[in-house]
Amino acid sequence: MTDLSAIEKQLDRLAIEVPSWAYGNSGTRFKVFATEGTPRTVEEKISDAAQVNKTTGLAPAVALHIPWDKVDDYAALRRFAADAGVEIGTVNSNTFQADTYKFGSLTHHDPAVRRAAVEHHLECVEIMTATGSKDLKIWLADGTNYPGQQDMRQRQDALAESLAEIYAGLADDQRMVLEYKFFEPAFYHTDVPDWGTSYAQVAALGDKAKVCLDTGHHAPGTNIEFIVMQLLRLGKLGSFDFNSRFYADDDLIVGAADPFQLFRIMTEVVRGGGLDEGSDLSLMLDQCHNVEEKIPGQIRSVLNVQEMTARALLVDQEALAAARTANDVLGANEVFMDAFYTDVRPTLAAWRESRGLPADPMAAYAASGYQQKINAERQGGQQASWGA
Ligand code: PSV
Ligand code: MN
Ligand code: MN
Repeated sequence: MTDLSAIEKQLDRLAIEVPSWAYGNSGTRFKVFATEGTPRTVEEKISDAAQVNKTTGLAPAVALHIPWDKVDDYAALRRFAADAGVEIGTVNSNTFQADTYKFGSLTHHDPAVRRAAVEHHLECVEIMTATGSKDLKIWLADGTNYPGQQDMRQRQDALAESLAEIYAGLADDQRMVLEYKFFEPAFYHTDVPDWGTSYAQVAALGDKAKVCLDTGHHAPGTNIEFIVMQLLRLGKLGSFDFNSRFYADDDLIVGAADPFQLFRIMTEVVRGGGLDEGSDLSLMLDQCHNVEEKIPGQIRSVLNVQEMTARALLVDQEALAAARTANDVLGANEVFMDAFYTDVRPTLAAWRESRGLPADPMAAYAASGYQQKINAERQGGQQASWGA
């Protein structure tokens, strides 16, 4: 078995936030398949998310999406989550499903539309305060489909103004993360298409604004770990939305499509201090489970992150530094690959048991009877997102 003693502290600190929307029914524009046991309320989504933490010890927080997860009493929701053993994590805004925002939200040329979008975000900040959430995540569908359709420059200026208003509403211990995505639903231009644009916008705001990197939001072949390195170097990587992509924004299980890429990303996270004590880098899943079971899908996902993190922490840094200094190209690559090829699964099973967790979280969940219970109890579960 691999010796984990040198990396135990960092492994213990690993926490991966799960999204409330992963537990609802989701699909493609072709079909949304109903799944047995699907949550009917936010509370049921939180209960399901709590199973992921119970079996893995890795997922202590649940992200909300507003208005999908709107409730009357957020303080009560916070207590409900605490009783279930989890916290409320990132609050995600939504300006992509209302008719008002057909031609843009925070970037719109009409001040009235921008006002509505800013107010929505300020409401999200209030929800953060009531739930104890520390992060506001902004992903915008804003963009255009045809050259000439709108003034891209005006929209960047409007975005800067809108973000500044939202930023001013944050408390000292709250942050905003701005997510980028290169296309979809807009196909000609997107207003926050890349890390550079997100960086330029958040850098103008201050320390409480950072970039959110969604692994699925890049063109094929993009060197994502380079972006991770650069943003950490600049002190501006706020959070990850983890998922896997084969083609575009597939939102599949993280580490499923390309485990090696996840390993490379985690080596840069380690290199950049993202797992050090006091780091404010937040790791999240942003996934949908269209055909597979949702709770086991989430358990598999956090375990994938844990496995690749352990491998990244096991890179022999001394040997790597020596090979690099000697310009030993193949030697350096071998050190790197040795860590990637190390099977940490048996060791992590033992590590879990030593912390009172099940050695095999997937099997423990299957044996727990929770799925049978919710299948019997819940009828008419919710789609992950209304109208989608
Ligand atoms: C849309 O692309 C998206 O998947 C973004 O990644 C957001 O983070 C997510 O929806 C939830 O709003
Ligand atoms: Mn995302
Ligand atoms: Mn996405």
